Amino acid sequence: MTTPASARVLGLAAAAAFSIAAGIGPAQSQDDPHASGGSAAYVPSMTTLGQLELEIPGRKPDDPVITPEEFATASKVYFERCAGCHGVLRKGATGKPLTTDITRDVGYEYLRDFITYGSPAGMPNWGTSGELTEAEVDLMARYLLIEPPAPPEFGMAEMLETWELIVPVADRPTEKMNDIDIDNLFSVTLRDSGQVALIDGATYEIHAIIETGYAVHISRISASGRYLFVIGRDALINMIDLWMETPATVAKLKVGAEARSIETSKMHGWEDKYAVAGSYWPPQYVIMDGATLEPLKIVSTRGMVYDTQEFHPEPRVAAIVASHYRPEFIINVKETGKILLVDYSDIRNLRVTEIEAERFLHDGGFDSTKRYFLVAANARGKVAVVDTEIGELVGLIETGGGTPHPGRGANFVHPVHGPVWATSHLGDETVAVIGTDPDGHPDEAWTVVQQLYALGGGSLFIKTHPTSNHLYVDAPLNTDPEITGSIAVFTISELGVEEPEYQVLPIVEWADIADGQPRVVQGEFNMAGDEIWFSVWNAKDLESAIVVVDDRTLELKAVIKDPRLVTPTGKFNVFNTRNDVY
Ligand code: DHE
Repeated sequence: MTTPASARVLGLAAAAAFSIAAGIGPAQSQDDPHASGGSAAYVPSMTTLGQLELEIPGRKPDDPVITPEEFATASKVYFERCAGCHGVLRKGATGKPLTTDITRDVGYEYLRDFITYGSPAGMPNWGTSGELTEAEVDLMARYLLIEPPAPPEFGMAEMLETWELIVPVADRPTEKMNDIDIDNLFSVTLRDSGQVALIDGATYEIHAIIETGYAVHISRISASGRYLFVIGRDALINMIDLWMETPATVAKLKVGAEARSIETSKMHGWEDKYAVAGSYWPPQYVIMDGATLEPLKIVSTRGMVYDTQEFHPEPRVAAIVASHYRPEFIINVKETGKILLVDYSDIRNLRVTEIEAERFLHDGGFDSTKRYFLVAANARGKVAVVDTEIGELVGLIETGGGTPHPGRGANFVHPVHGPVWATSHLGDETVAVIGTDPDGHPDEAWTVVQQLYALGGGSLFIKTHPTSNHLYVDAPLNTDPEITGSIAVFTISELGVEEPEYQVLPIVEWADIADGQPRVVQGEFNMAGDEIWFSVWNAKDLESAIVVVDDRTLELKAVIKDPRLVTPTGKFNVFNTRNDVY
């Protein structure tokens, strides 16, 4: 394949939406080894924005002809495949800006060739890979010459219109009405059916399947353990009361058009008082009443990038956690690279500490003491560390691998280096082990003390538990089906050698699924920490499963199968999630 010289100049970035259910694998540029790895496959797809009906912006004299139908199709393609890197407003994120001053300068042919052939800088070859037809490439080239449409804002009036208090507090049970062991319950994302399954951690019985927003992303639990909050990619929050005879949604609220994160207040004295959600579009976070989801305060994240101090119009909200040391939410703003410590003790006089960290903050978790919060600035290959007791950045670590992706990370006591936290990577097989003990191991705190080598690139999640001697690493976005179907397990007490070996668990083989090419994703421990669950994530119309592994023997313990378990991905054990045990 040859790439036109013109196509090498613009440097458009990869925007391959990852969707196995739709059969859309990671798009690959043959020129770019990076684009064939997992990291290229893992960029936001603004799917729900793609469903909005948007007006064609006011025409300019030289605008190409585009019909309203074509415009709607092009907007959908743009939001689903391009906006993740180039931004909703086309002002750039990890990818270059595509504003009309730039696109009109380079012109139609250039854009058409660029979209067709891709670039070594990471832009997929949408045309030659067959992802887009010639007609679609032509349409997208014309679309980029027109002013971008702006999806609607979502202020208090719009939010209140979506708010449903299904069961008011006064009508809820005053005591637990079921015999479910709530602490050992798992909330399981059923991604493509828009539901969560509540599965018993001891009997594996499905207690409830609850309708949620589109492609639910994560579940979080209130500090008391009674309420479960889930958020869809369409920014719909369901608040579920686990005390009801059959747990069910008691309140709903839509906080925007695209979202990924939700959390609740955890500080002593503030338990269950507030919830907070962050959105990708509009770029903002919302503090809500913790018992009803009534929206109380909306705060925009638009503002200056931490280092260049240039304005960014759409900095997305990534991970949010709740401090255990202060009444604060820790809110990570992707494009501006700022970690916000939002003091919720007086939301009318809101105090926000703005920490300069690094751009492209994504996911992270606490160290074992819950004092330090570690978050990946993924596209920068770094992990930022905040001391949540004093409210300052105390470390910014190059992880040494390509695109760190920790989930919430894994905490354990290393035989040589003491307390550590680890992350795996999307871009390669390395696991960075980072010292987290400034008192006991001051020279090693916030440095990479060891690099492990697991199955391969395309890892998303790593997991252990305080009672476990094992560290589990997945690789669901690898290109080799044998790797995506397996888990690497390191024995923690044996990590004291230079290149520790790992065992391989053939999870997909254990699941015994006849059709499809499922991937293993996200290990989650039960409350006791003696078993770990893995999702075997297949296409929407094929059988999926959850495989339960005995942590002590590393043998298969159970396979949970049920026709209702459609595309299980994230799993959240109530006790571990509530107490930040990972
Ligand atoms: Fe996630 C966590 C964003 C794709 C499963 N994901 C997160 C968080 C963010 C995020 C910001 C941290 C939330 C927090 O802690 O508050 N995820 C994104 C994306 O933008 C991205 C790349 C593309 C998109 O369009 O959404 C994306 N994520 C995926 C998937 O394809 C996964 C594998 C399957 C799925 O269900 O969609 C997936 N993400 C998860 C899971 C977590 C998560 C399971 C929580 C892990 C944990 O243990 O805490």
